[in-house]
Amino acid sequence: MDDTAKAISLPNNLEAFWMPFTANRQFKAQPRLLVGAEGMHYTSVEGRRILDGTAGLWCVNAGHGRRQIVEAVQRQVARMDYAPPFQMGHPLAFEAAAKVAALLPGDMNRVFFTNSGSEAVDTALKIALAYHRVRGEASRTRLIGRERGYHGVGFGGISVGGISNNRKFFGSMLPGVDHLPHTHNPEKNAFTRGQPAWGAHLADELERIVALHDASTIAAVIVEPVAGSTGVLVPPKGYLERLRQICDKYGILLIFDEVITGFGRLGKSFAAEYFGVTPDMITCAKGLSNGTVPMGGVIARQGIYDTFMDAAPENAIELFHGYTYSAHPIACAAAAATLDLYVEEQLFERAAGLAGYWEDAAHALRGVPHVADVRNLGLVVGIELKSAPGKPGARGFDAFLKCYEKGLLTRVTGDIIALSPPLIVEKPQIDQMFGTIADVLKAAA
Ligand code: PXG
Repeated sequence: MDDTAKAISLPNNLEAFWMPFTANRQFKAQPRLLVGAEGMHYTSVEGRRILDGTAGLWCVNAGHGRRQIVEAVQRQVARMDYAPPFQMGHPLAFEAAAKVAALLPGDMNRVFFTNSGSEAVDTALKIALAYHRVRGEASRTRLIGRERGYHGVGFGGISVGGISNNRKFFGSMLPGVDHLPHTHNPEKNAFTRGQPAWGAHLADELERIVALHDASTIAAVIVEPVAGSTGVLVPPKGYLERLRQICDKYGILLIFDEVITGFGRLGKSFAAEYFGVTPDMITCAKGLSNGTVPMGGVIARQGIYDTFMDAAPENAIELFHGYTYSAHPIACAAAAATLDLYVEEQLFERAAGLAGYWEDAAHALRGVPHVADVRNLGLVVGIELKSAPGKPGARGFDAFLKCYEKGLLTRVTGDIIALSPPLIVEKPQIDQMFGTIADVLKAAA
């Protein structure tokens, strides 16, 4: 029996696996199992080809099964499976970090590796707190997030995050956290192509928070440059610039959570470059290793790193933080090969070149039944549906199921469909994605 056949025959009992962010009972009654992936497509357990509209879960930016990455991982696992990351090192960790730093401008050149976006976020928040402490401003303990923000599922991430369901079950979380308002306003901005003109003033809410708590108590602000999970919220023109200005004015660190926007999603290496706004730290994951091996990271300005180096006694550990699998050799092999592939195939430029076609195809959905808004940037789109009366989320989930039946993988959050394909997507595949969604919505009307 070959591996695929085995994979197909094995899961005859679905009970043991407690599935993440999944309606377990519903799924197990009617499972959707994937068993293969190549290029732009998955293969389902029934042998159907499924067009990947979501790069897995916003991560497979170079497409599936890329030989260079597969072989790099195979070579590394055979050569050295694991190496301890504390007080020891291995060459690929330094190589992977240098390749990440090379994608960023100026002094954003120090990289701390984690195993996920959630760990990257908690790491960045801890670095922010410790940074102020080691430079003698230990009173800066407050963290500011934003409504509708998603920063993973660690206690730090859900505390600064702004999604009620991810918070309300889990007690009081981190103390001393405040939230900016989200920037979503369909009355003002529905069907905007790219960045909306309305809403930059919402960044001024940071001034109000500073006035309330005093700048001397605030360590950092964390935002997604484009909010992904809560339905593709594109920042209003001038908004991120203003956040940067206010953070500078009060000595507050600005963290961009680029777990989704990093590695070409907007047609530049990072959103920081796309928007021309440089934060103090960037969190990343997903596209870092093309989703092949779990990996995340925090990219910090050199000044932050130097502050830790200068403050600690000679030969002392400067930052008491790290994971058993920080800079895991297999993950570093995947990352190094992935980052090479992005550069060699100019995939970020490719995404930028397709963004206009993508935008036109997306906005052709205007007027299709139930479509209340379309918003886009780079190779991302959010398609917001009018909720069915009394049944929020039902229409979105139904569209997700129908698209899957028709051979297209989408991602839904409530009644918002999000697409974020691998950057190798071809124009006919873009047509297929939006055509399938239009067909599904028309059939359901
Ligand atoms: N920050 C951001 C901005 C993310 O999008 C994380 C942190 C956490 O990463 P990990 O690797 O710990 O999952 C994410 C993850 C969705 C969806 O529906 C998106 C994510 C996770 C789950 C669902 O769009 N992104």
